[in-house]
Amino acid sequence: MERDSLCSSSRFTGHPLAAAAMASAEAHLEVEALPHISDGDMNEIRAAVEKGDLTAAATKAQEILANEEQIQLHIAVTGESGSGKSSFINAMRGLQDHEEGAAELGVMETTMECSPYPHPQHSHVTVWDLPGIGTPSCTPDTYLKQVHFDHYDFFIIISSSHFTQNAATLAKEIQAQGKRFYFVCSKVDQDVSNERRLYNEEGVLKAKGKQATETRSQRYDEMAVLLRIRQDCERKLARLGIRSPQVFLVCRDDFSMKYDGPRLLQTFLDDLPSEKKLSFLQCLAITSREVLRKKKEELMKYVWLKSLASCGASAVPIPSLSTAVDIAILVTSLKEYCRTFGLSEESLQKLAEQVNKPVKELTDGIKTPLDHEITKDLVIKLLTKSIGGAAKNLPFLLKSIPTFLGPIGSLVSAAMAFPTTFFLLRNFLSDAADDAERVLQKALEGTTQKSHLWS
Ligand SMILES: Nc1nc2c(ncn2[C@@H]2O[C@H](COP(=O)(O)OP(=O)(O)O)[C@@H](O)[C@H]2O)c(=O)[nH]1
Ligand SMILES: [Mg+2]
Repeated sequence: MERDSLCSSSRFTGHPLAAAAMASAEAHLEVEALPHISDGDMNEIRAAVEKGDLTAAATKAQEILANEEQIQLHIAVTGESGSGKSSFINAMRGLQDHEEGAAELGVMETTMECSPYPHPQHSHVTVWDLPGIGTPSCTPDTYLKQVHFDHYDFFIIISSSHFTQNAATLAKEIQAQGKRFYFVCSKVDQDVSNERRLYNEEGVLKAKGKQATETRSQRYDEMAVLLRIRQDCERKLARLGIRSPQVFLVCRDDFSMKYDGPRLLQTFLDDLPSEKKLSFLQCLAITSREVLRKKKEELMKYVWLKSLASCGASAVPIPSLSTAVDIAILVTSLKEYCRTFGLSEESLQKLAEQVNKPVKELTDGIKTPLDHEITKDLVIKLLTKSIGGAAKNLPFLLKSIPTFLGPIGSLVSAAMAFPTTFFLLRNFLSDAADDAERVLQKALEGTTQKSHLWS
């Protein structure tokens, strides 16, 4: 299709969208609101837009998005046999130990095999169950070679007895070889209940003797117990020469809500390079408003890029829009939003089972269509509905895109398509996030939550 021939701004000077686009030359966007794009790629889009070559700009946007999809994230979970590695992986993936696809527990680790657990919907994110460390035939450096050290983005070292020499030596070796590790003490529920036994029902210390009273407070205080375990472990790791050791205390059953589970998740996110944050976030189950907010924020960064990509060479004319749009890109994007926010029949069914409530109770307040309801026809309908809103809100919308895209409204072929798809994607994303929040609220009402990180 000869789309570039339509891109003459002289044919378009009187269009209200063009006028608004020009008027908002001052519009600008904070850097942190942009997705991770190299300067070279950004400059290519800028140059194409400045030349009025929308097809080239859209092709570049599609290429960037396709590259994003190729980004892989590999997380290694290691530790001694029986420390709780497989349990941790199941908890991360939101699976009960008996569920199909769950890692098997209590397995004697006799081989050096690494078992991959790709996320069912986002297969570019894989958690690896590594063989147990600490067998006499296996020193940390040979172990790391055998498990293909280079393959992983970072390591999670599980230790069930606070601190073991094997786990600590492995941590040191991983750090020496230049990768990040997180030291996770599992089964903290057992530590807490063992400690509680030292106190009577009123919470007063029963234990006698110097060893018991020196390190413990007279009144039971769970936070102090956790702090003591964490600090003790961090001190021992530091003594071994490990720089800035961070220790996380977790329990398999309350993984994403209790103890250091939420902090662990937050730390992963903070540490991941920006190009991998979205991949990781997409895989997280919505266990808190904070996770929801982060998912929305990260997806929002890509809306303008997707809108631009949908104006590409494979766009087809939409009569009600008087322009052409690549509907397939929009269908994929809306489905991605639904899946990221758990708005699919499968995810909702699973959540209902986890919290022991009828699905209908959770889905009652949902306003956006679910994953399986997103079709080409629905997208065309939504686009048609979005035209008015896009025109009315254009100055505001333009504040949410990089400044150099401002003139795009003056390209006749994109005059309606770009702002309309932008308006549609933005609104759908916001509505889906609101729906997910309502679902979360209903799921949590009146329950002690046992939900999971991995949706
Ligand atoms: N109480 C408690 N038990 C756990 C926890 N994590 C794992 N376990 C138990 O520890 C045992 C070994 O766990 P597994 O995941 O098979 O360890 P792996 O050999 O390192 O993979 C199993 O009986 C688990 O149920 C936890 O957080 N709390
Ligand atoms: Mg195991």
